[in-house]
Amino acid sequence: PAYTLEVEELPLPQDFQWGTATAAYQIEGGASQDGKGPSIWDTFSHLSPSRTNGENADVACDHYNRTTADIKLMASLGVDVYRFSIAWSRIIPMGGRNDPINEQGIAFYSNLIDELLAHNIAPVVTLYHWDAPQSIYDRYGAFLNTEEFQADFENYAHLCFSRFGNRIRKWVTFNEPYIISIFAHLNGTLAPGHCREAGTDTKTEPWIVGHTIILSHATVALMYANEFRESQNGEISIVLNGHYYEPYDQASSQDRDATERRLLFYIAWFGDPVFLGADYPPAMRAYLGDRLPTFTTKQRELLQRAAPVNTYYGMNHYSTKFIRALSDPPAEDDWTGNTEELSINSEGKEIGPVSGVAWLRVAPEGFRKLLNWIWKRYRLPIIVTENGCPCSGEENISTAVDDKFRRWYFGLYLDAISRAIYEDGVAVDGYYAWSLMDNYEWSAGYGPRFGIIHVDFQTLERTMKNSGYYLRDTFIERRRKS
Ligand code: PNW
Repeated sequence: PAYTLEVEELPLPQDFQWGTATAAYQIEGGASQDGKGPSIWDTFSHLSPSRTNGENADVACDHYNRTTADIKLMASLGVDVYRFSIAWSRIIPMGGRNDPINEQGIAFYSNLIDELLAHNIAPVVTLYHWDAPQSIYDRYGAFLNTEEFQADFENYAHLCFSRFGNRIRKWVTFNEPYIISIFAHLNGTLAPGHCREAGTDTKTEPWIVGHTIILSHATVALMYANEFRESQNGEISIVLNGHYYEPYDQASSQDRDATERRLLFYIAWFGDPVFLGADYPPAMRAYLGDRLPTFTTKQRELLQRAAPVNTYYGMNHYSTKFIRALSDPPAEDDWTGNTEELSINSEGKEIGPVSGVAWLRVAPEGFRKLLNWIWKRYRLPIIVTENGCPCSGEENISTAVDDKFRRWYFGLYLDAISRAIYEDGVAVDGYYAWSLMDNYEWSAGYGPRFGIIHVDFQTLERTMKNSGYYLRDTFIERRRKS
């Protein structure tokens, strides 16, 4: 591609925290090692016909058996932070509050945490990155049963705080509730792919899932604040993803309204109840009516008490899209606020150069605008908990390791953060590159490579990419400049 934009290597604050991020199912392997129970992803990745490109993560990067070497390699980059997730079914194989605990699973994460701390890397722990225990899905539909899930998730979180919390300063409850609700329970491209089964209702179920996540987050945040925060001195919040959006046709007021509405349907769906203790955005109620659940008085009280517990906004962000208003009435299972996402606008202009996957285009100005939008609405310091991209032509290791496109993407997105901080006054405290290493990209299998470390999935050999060295150097340089 034409590298039209130029990286300026703009400064970042001296105490800015950088790190890398992963998720358990994408890297660990050891799918049934040491007493781990099956998760919905173990099931989903073995369906036939395959919905995951014929691939599963039984072995993945085999990180479960290569932890020490992986941490060493990560430490060589000078990271401050490592964000990983716990596989719920590794430590409670059947998942439920009356089910047995697996001490071997706990030992794995406990050791991982100790090794990180020994290298001066602060662990940031995600409790849920998409791999619900299969058993709670079989028994009651997992997220589809709000009360059951809330109670089991609280029990699981309590176990994590008790066993690991003395060494953890930053917790994340859920990774990307939007994706869990829509991709896993409406489009069906992610586990459990519920909507594709008989007797499911795509008009209401994704919104029930979202409701469950919001209330489970609030319950656990409050529990942490009441029982653990004082002795463990940590923070807790949630990670929301979302694109930025620009109107397809600037001159169309319908497209401009649709653009703002799309942001509400994507981000404020969760952000308003979680961070403001508020109801769902009025625009969502207007479009969805009683397809959207309502919070009871007691639930509203829970949300209001839990909201101030969140001390940061965890932001996953990858790209920007154009939005066009669709003509009314919306489809009966519409989840978009009756809008359409496009990568080319009414004048034929692309939002940015395409990466190694079609949905991800380089648009750092959109990132800067979204940082501003979030800051204005929620007034919490933002941590970019995921950002990164795959490149094209990565099948071959020599071009994959010389990853100029990814370097360029990182450089531009870090410049956007610098501008947001110094020119716009947005509080951004950290940046975690997605991902530490190439891994199992969910339904896309091992195709797209997001890592700053290359993994050969035949030999499992690791090789540092140039973008990894770039991040090591640019954080030194940018923080020195400030
Ligand atoms: C994130 N979208 O998911 C996940 O947290 C990671 O596990 C995943 O590997 C990474 O992004 C790369 O895909 C997303 O459609 C899934 O914009 C979809 C979108 C964004 C993020």
